[in-house]
Amino acid sequence: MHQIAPPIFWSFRRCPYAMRARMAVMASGLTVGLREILLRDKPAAFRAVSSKATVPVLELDDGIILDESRDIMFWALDTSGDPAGWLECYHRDKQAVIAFLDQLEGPFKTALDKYKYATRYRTEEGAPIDGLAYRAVGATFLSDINISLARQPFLSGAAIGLMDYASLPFIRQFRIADESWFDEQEWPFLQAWLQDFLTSEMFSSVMVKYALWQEDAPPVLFGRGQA
Ligand SMILES: N[C@@H](CCC(=O)N[C@@H](CS)C(=O)NCC(=O)O)C(=O)O
Repeated sequence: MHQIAPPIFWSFRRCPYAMRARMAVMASGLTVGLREILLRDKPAAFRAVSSKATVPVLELDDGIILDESRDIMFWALDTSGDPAGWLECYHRDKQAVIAFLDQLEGPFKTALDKYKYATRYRTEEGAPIDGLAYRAVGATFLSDINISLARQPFLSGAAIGLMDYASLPFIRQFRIADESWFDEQEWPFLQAWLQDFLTSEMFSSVMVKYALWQEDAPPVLFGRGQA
């Protein structure tokens, strides 16, 4: 029997965008062929697929290339019929979900990078940037999340879903920049929600370490029942 090869998923374990896309694949029950790469040593075969050369990238067997983690999440959930109900929040209020994702990937991610990697940036005048000012910008977003979580158990509503999984890897990164400062903030709902995620099976299932992809190695199947 002719076996269709699973879609190819280019990944980097510690990338938050790749993490959330891997979680959507896991929740969808689909299987992909995972190719773990190093961002400082990208294989030519990876660069050839997407000129953006960012992870994650998904190559479908009809030649379609998805090189945005948001698109990969929606692809996995739509293709599988969303067995875990991640899209319930989206069906309820598309605009609110899109506005949240835009805010997360735009201003919050910028603030996260400039806080965490402040020494890599300069102002237009060439002066060092104030990383703590960016921490304060990110903190307003986190404080709003804490308020939402005071009202309902998850950002997505009564059950965990897209808004939670799409954002948690970035919030984890924000915490890692200064764990004691983060843990001292008055964000009890946010802190508990993040802690539950960090100790969840979902998170550990997508943080398994894989050997780096090599041209002639057999495919590494990733997805429910494969990890
Ligand atoms: N908008 C993209 C962003 C992906 C992205 O920036 N990934 C980072 C790693 S976390 C990357 O590949 N950077 C390229 C590099 O470091 O060379 C998405 O959502 O997939």
